Amino acid sequence: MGDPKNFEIPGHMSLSMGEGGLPKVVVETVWSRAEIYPHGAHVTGFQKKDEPPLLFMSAASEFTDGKPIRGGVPVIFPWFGGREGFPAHGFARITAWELKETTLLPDGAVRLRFILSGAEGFQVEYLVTVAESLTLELGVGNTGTRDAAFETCLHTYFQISGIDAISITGLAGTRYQDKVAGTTETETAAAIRISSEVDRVYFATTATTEIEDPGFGRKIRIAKSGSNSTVVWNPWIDKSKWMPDFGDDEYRQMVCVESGNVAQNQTTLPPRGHAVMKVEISSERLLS
Ligand code: TA6
Repeated sequence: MGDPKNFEIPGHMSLSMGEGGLPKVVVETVWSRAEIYPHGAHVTGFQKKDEPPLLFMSAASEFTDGKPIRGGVPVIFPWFGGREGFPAHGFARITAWELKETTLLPDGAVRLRFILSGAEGFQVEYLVTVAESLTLELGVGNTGTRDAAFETCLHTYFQISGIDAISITGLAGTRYQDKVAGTTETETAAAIRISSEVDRVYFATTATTEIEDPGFGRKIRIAKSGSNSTVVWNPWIDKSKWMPDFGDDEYRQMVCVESGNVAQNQTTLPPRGHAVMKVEISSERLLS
């Protein structure tokens, strides 16, 4: 990154020393506040004024080179899940991205542009736009001479009032891989509720999903384009205890609703091909 001060926008965007001594970007708009670490191009916070945070962050998260941050929006690329001998969920989330541009848009939104160097055969760019909503755009280009396949996922952790209070809509009728049961199912619930460990990869879905949270009196909307997979995850009790960077009881206040292209929905680009996955996270008051 060039001289960091060149990127600052007085009153809207500043750079500071964050957790673990990692650089941190803070963005303030008339509607909201966000925090982003160039480490993983990781959005660790997004909060609208007069509302609880929209993103969950674990109090036990590490902030260390080579380790993923637990919470916020991990950027998953070029593979999703485990891979023998390689970091789980790819290397993008444990690598420092370069902040290339910061822009104050005419409507008062702030847009950050990050690039990921060193992804052999790919050009990877990530746009983070902070406004009344949070818009994330992950662009991947094939710079090689042959077709290139990869997986992407914005593995978003949402802050909720309580896991027993919320429901997730938008996935009824969608086929999914149930990674807890080891089966493939069709979603029958119009409103999914969570009362045990859930780890589901929904396929061939471009649907907007919503998290209804009566406890916070709000509905979170996750709208996406360029994404054919949605993942719903809550670790529940045992897995929470097993994860060193996650509090034993933190499963109660978070749920992951992730937007990506994973497994049979992976992306294959021809040489010079380009694909963009876009997610817009917004919220509105729940009419009582
Ligand atoms: O997206 C759900 C999932 O694939 C789960 O299987 C669980 O592994 C979760 O991601 C978190 O993975 P991480 O490597 O961040 O601990």
